[in-house]
Amino acid sequence: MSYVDEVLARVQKQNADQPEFLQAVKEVLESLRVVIEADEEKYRKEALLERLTTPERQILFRVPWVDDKGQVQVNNAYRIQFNSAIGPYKGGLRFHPSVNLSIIKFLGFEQVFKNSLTGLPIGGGKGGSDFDPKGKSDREVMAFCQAFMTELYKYIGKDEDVPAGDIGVGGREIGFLYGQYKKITGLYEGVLTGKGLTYGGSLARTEATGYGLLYITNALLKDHGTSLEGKTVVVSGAGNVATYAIQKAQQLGAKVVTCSDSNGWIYDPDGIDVALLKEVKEVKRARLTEYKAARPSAEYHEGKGVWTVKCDVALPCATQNELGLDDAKALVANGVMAVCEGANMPTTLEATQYLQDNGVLFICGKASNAGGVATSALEMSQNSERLHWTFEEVDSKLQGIMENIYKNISEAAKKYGMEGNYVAGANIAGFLKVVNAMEAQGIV
Ligand code: NDP
Ligand code: 2IT
Repeated sequence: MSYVDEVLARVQKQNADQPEFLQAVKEVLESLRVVIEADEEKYRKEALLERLTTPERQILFRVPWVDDKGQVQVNNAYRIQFNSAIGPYKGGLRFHPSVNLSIIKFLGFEQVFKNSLTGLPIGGGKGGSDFDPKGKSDREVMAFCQAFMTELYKYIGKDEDVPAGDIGVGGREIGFLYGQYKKITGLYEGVLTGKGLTYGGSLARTEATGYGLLYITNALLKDHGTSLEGKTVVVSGAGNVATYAIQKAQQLGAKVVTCSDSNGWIYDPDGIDVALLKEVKEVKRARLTEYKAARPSAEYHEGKGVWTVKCDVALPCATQNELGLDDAKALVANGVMAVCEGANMPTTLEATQYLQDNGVLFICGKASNAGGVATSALEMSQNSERLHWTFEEVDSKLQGIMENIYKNISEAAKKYGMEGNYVAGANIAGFLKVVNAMEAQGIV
């Protein structure tokens, strides 16, 4: 049996109850086959793939906190420190009722390759909790964040592990988490990114994931002789990534006609009104029905449906496995040209294959949503030098990083005989740097 197949079987056996983690590992190892098989005995002897697919450390803890009625609540929490070969662990925290070990491990695993692709010195990690911030008061969210950090602070630090936001963790949560870290440790240090601008945050971090997604999408289209100008774009999600993806797509001359949340979706033939979307989601923390109420020309539909809308470019920006085979078929039937992932692993393996087989340009999240974590690394740099850079400075660095990622993943795909396969290109380019660092540092 080939070494890749041996490791796939081992990972499958050891993590049989973790479908998302298995999906992420399968995608990466299948892409790496060509690299591994060129020097199989060396990698097998080093147990390189076993080390790559096993987190360096997994921290599981409980979070007890008191709700507004005086009732004690208990949540499960996680921090997976996956790989520190190229830098301190770096990756977001997700607060959502669906969070479990499989989801945090898949996110941590993907983060290793994504962070490598940024070209910046950051290792991979991820954390979170099954706490649901929806419907909670600010005091309840604060109580939860303080209790969460009261345990997490033991394992993080500006040179060890630097968490940030993800689903359900935005500026409000990062503020509460940072305050508690400072209170317990007495340290005013860049231990979290995505901080507010008055206490060490970076300009453009809020916008970075969505903007970065559009910078790489634009680079992809340019390389294929076209641009975003005049294109119809379909976006899913209505959170941090979706909002700033929509904004940048519009700035680049595209028309974005959809967005969605977990209840339903909006079709707005005149183009999504970003100011209204921000008011509904960032200020009121309300549902998309309020967007429709304020904008009668838009349609609101319950459930899923954005992928049925005719478009040139589709940008999934909500959550994992939100774009399945039937959705891919609908997109192809409607003539989609490119799909670039804003979310982490939003496209199933079958749907990815179908899109690629049908000539759709496809960039996977670990390349196309890397602008968020890249800008987090720029926030870390600013914290270290105790300086603030201007919006333009950060934004132009972000643009350069995304264009560079596009160049690197295209070249890697070409070099290994898979021109145009940006999934393989991303996995291979991300892997090579991490492996080089792991080998140089010995068996640790
Ligand atoms: P937010 O919490 O700001 O927004 C998530 C959005 O997705 C909401 O509109 C949410 O709707 C919707 N959604 C629909 N179904 C689900 C579901 N089953 N689970 C969770 N959300 C759902 O998160 P972000 O915008 O920050 O993250 C979106 C995606 O982008 C995630 O995959 C995340 O991992 C990824 N990502 C985020 C980065 C960042 O910097 N924030 C960086 C790189 C990737 P509702 O409000 O109804 O739940
Ligand atoms: O998935 C991701 O890359 C993020 N949620 C951002 C991580 C970070 O450390 O900024």
